[in-house]
Amino acid sequence: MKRMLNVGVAQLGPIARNETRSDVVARLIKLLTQAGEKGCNFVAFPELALTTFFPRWFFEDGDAELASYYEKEMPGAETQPLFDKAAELGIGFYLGYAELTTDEQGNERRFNTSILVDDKGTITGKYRKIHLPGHKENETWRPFQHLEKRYFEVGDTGFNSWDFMGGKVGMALCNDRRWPETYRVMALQGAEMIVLGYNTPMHYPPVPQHDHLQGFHNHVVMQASAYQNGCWIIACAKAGKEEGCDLLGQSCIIAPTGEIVAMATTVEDELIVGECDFERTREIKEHIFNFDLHRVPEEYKIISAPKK
Ligand code: CDV
Repeated sequence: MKRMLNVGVAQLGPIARNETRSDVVARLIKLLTQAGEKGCNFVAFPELALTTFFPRWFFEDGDAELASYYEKEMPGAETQPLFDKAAELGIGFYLGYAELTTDEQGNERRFNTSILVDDKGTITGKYRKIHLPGHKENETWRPFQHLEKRYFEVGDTGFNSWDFMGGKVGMALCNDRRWPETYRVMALQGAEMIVLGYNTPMHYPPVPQHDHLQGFHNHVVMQASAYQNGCWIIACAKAGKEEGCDLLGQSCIIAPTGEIVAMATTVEDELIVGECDFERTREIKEHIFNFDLHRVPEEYKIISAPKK
């Protein structure tokens, strides 16, 4: 039997600050339905796909609007219809959202999270973002904030690779995609596909001279990483002008050769599709990047040494 996923990448255009969860979920379901019509059995949605990208604003701790952006359960009342529709269509999915949970000591914990849901509607894997970009305090010189370090903790799940719908699938979130270790740790666990969502502003306030390189940097890191790890990379953006902030689109499907096989052409809600054959990872994994034959980990120790 062929081991493959017919993948839909459901890029989202902007989500307004006052858009309700139910309205956003209706948009996700519309894209999911289109994916079903195109024969997809897996759909990727973006990072923080259920709300506007709220880390662009400073909120004091305890602010009611800030609290409204987190999911306390998954699925919850507003997200259950997405799970129901996906299971009805037999489509698995990846979804990014802000997670609020309470630990065993009763402390509230906040994470930037993604899940893999299989074609029966069961949550198979959960990932909590590790590489949190931005800053913790209100930096008023910026045209907009990037307060992920304030609103989320560094994820505690590690990078994993799950047996999922016939292949080995890993997850990452946005800034993780710029770090080579992200992919390699999953590939060492056998990952054949890595799914990630992102919200990437076109303007990077600390280094504005790189604004024209946002699209290039997006692709260069993912194409190189697909090739160096022999993995499919499924990358889904939140795109377009969201509350005055331009977000990069370019959602794409990248083959294990590093080639982009499908890419979004708008910065709106848009579905792109691709047939991802897990066996194609072998072209790379058994040859040029055969880890057993050619890796020399004794020489890489400094990479995993603790920071000074
Ligand atoms: N959401 C993100 O992680 N965004 C970062 C920006 C801030 C650089 C990114 O890597 O795209």
